[in-house]
Amino acid sequence: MGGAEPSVPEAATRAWIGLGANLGDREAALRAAVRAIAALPGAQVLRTSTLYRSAPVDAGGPDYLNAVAEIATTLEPHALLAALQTIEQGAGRERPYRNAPRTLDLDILLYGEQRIATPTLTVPHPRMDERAFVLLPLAELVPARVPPEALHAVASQAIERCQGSGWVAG
Ligand code: PH2
Ligand code: MG
Ligand code: MG
Repeated sequence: MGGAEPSVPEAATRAWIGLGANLGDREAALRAAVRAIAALPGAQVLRTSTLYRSAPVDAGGPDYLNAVAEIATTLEPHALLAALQTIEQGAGRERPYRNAPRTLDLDILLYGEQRIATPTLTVPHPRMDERAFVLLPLAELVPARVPPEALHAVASQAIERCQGSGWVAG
């Protein structure tokens, strides 16, 4: 699902979703999440990054698999958030404490050019620029959003790109 930048229907907004998992079959969970997002009324998955394996940042537990999906959506940001949380619940997500290991995490990173600050949603994601596991996959899709200085700032974080780009289709 890589390739050139796809066009977006006029009524839709382009948004980028961060995907993560560090419990259970992580790759299967991310693949199922992409399919669930694609099946949402009002959302279309345009492209996905490759997969990355990353050490937990500000968190414990096993290594994460992370990726970013680029979508076109007619859902308003809070409706999109609610839909993503329903997908997380369906994947068995539990929230015993902050940054606990999880079967699936879906975060709205960017929603068009919008800046959103409400009690339940902050966009752009407030910590995305501190996290290699967001910036590396995002840079595959939107290199202009991730200048070299931004990558340099997270260069010490333990992360590796997994082999193969066909993880969504496979
Ligand atoms: N998510 C967190 C906290 N720390 N670390 C990695 N490597 N990947 C994540 O997705 C992640 C994290 C909170 O959502
Ligand atoms: Mg998160
Ligand atoms: Mg989250």
